[in-house]
Amino acid sequence: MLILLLACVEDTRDTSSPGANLDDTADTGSDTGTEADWITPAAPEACGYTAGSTPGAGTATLDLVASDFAWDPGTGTLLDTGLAFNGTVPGPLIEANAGDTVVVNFTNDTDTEMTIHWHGLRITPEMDGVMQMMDPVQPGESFTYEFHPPDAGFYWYHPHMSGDTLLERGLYGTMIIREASEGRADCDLPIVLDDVLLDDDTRQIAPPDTDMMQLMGRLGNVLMANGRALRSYEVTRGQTILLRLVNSSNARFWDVRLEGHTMTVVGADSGFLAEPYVAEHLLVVPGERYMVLVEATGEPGQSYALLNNRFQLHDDEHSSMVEYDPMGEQENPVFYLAYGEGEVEGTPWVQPTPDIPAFEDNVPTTFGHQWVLDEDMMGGTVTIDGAAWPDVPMVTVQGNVDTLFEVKNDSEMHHPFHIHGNRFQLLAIDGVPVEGPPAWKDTWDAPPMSTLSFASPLDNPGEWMYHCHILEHAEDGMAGLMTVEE
Ligand SMILES: [Cu+2]
Repeated sequence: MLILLLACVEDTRDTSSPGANLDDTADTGSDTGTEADWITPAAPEACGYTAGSTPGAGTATLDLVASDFAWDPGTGTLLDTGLAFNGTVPGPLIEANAGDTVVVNFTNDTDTEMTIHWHGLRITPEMDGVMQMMDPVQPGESFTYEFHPPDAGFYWYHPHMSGDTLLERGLYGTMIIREASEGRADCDLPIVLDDVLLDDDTRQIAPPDTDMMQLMGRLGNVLMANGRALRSYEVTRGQTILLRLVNSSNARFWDVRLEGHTMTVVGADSGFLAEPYVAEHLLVVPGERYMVLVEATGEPGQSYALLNNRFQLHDDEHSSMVEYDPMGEQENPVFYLAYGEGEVEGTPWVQPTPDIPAFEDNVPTTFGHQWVLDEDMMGGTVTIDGAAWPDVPMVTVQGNVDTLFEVKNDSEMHHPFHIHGNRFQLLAIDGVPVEGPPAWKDTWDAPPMSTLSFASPLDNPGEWMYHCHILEHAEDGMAGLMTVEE
């Protein structure tokens, strides 16, 4: 078995492109005991997805069951404490058109009470999985979620209580909301970027977090795309590929690039961009999404890795804290594009042309709130506005008014900031305008010792949660509520 495993690793390296990173990874991996020792690369699979929801006229429906489910992250060992929606990790993909009615008949077949949050959708507070935390779905019980996602884009869903343990164990899924005019790529490939921390000996999910892990965020020692390490997706030279990336990790910031290929960012959290841009590499923080167009320009018979680069949550500029990353310091392969023989004439990508009002040219004069993020390393706490959930003071703002907000991060650590229910545009960091075209966002990085400004039309009134999307921080109370008045 060991010989077979080594042979598989060797195969991967032989068929890869000339990039040195795979070799580096394999070498370093064997030194540090990271996944390269453990993982058998997966057999190539078709590039694309199968929707789990059933389409109808203006509707999409899904029966969704959360239950115990032993899944294999690629080590060959099933995870005894694994969980899944409908027995797959990720759970079934929900596909609908913007404005459709989506009905999810949810059953909680686990022993943990649960609510489901539909991350990024501008829906009603009652269906957002937060107000429901007052009355969560108990083990053995069911609840029907019904909502009308208004915006095309790539979204995801996950439990909103005990997220740190439930997502680590496998409970998350994706949603593709389409607009009528949207073009299609030859391969539309949703990718959930996740990591999981396994015990070195048993290869089971490692015990609950230490205090330090809770404060720093739990980093895994296996990198997965769609619930499995080292997948390969079959592509043909000439095709167009739409990668839809979402980061479901507890705490890992992914800094990815695609070996031998150009990544063109065509969409962000909530929909497509008016102006695509090329990215050499892309930072995807927990909860955040990007849609990336890739022209398949690789050589037939070769494989190319999506590589993840180490990202320090406490960077050298702002902190002397040395973080331990169980993946090591080197770039690591996440999944491969495996080229078959031949070449095809691909379907040209037609970029949707959304009309996104640019707040950077017209900064709102109404100021909503400045959130202050902080940490007390000695006390082992993280705070928003000097308090922790549920003691963070309510923020109240008027709805349907273009409003400017700030996040002031007084801590030495990056925090991914997520606001439910409305969409925002990032304008500036420390007064310096952010680069790139205007984009609708619901999640973004708040770098250490910096102040971000962002704006929203606040066109979805209600009581909405905001929080850090490092799931350990959210569970420790780095969260609050904002009332957007009618
Ligand atoms: Cu945080």
